[in-house]
Amino acid sequence: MRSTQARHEEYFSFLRSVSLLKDLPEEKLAKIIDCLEIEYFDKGEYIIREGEEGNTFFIIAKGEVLVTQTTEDFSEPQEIKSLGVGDYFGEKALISEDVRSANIIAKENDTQCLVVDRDNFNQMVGTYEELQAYLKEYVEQLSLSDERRNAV
Ligand code: WNU
Repeated sequence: MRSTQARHEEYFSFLRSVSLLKDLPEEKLAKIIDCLEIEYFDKGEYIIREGEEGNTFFIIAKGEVLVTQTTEDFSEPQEIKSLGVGDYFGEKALISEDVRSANIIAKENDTQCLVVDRDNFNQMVGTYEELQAYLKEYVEQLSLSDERRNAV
């Protein structure tokens, strides 16, 4: 079995490669690693459903996901974008204190996500003003895109 140490180092270098987290101090990253869960999804599985309550933030460690959203103009949810390894999602419900605003669907079998709960997300983001400001700005941009596509 792989040692805890090896696991720690593997996650550490991975999280360093995630743009959002690259400037976090070492002890902060170590703390995140200690409280990470890893979740596995098969192709077509919903990781997030729009309208549901959400208390978690996700970082893609393996595979790809599709973002879709229901709009007024179409009967089927519209494909918005794909995200891959090192990308993250689920920050909007946490930051806006709202329900999930889009669907996230696994595009491949054995898609793996690192999952951070609300408390740890707040600890990760809350203490870093730059990170907080960056995400707030991003979330506002998402709301504008939602309006433009007449998301319901
Ligand atoms: C979009 N509109 C909405 C994406 C991921 C991270 C960042 C964009 Cl910083 P949630 C559903 C999640 C949502 C976002 C993600 O879907 N999302 C979008 C859009 O155009 N959500 N409303 N594009 S990918 C993405 C920026 O993470 O968070 O908790 O759940 O509402």
